[in-house]
Amino acid sequence: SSFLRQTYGQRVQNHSNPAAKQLLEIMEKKKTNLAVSVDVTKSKEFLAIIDAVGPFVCLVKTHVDIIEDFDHSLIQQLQDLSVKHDFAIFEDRKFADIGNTVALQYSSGVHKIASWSHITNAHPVPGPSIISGLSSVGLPLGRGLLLLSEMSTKGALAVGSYTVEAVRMARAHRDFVIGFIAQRTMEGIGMQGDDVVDNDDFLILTPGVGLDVKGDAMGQQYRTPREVILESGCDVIIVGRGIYGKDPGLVEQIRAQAKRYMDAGWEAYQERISS
Ligand code: 5IU
Repeated sequence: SSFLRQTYGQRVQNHSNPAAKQLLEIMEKKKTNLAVSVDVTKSKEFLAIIDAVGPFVCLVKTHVDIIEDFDHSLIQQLQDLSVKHDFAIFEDRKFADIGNTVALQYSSGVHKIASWSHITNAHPVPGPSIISGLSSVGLPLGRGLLLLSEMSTKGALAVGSYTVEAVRMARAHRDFVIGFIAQRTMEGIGMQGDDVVDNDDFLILTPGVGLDVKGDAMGQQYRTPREVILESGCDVIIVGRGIYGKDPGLVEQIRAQAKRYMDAGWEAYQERISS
């Protein structure tokens, strides 16, 4: 698509959603398309990793439900770090229920995700009502939604017509759906002609990124930042254990890995926009 050669900064104007604009502005300003996924279970470790990677990332992806000692002061500290380092927050909640239920899960409960997470995501499996349910809570707060149109795991069922229908669902809710968690662009999944409308500048955020290993023992599959950004046309690389996995206690090592992934992602992007 024509967006592949636009800079992140140029693409700000293609979006009306505040979370999409914020993310693209941060990417342009900090020169990074790296998101770090922080899957750890202790608050102290969670905050230490985020403070260490903060300067190198545009986005921090959380799974707040795995934190064992959660309380609301953790959210305040996460928000303070997001201001200190200038990154957006993405709670990877993967909503998947009927509209009424997801609206409650998003606004309420222990975590009150909508009150602090700029971006969240949902499985398209229930159909468009999941978007209206989440939008009723998130849109007034200026939040953005990503649809899970593909997954990085072996044997994932989100392929073919499922992925194409996810894109169609997103297109019908452009005010709230800012993009996809996916492995490639709309053209990459085989959409052509009328299916790829030129004003549809969806953001593509891609997990399953690693430089040193090809996968894990539980079905995860990794590709390199170059494969993801340059060859597959995605916009953001999401990296977890590749950055903090070796020894989550070693701040210097985490910073060095974050810098390494940031540089690899940015180099692939620069090659893409100048091709
Ligand atoms: N994640 C994936 N693949 C997917 C989707 C989400 O890995 O298709 I959708 C999440 C799971 C984890 C992070 O929180 O992204 C990847 O972590 P690692 O880089 O540690 O594998």
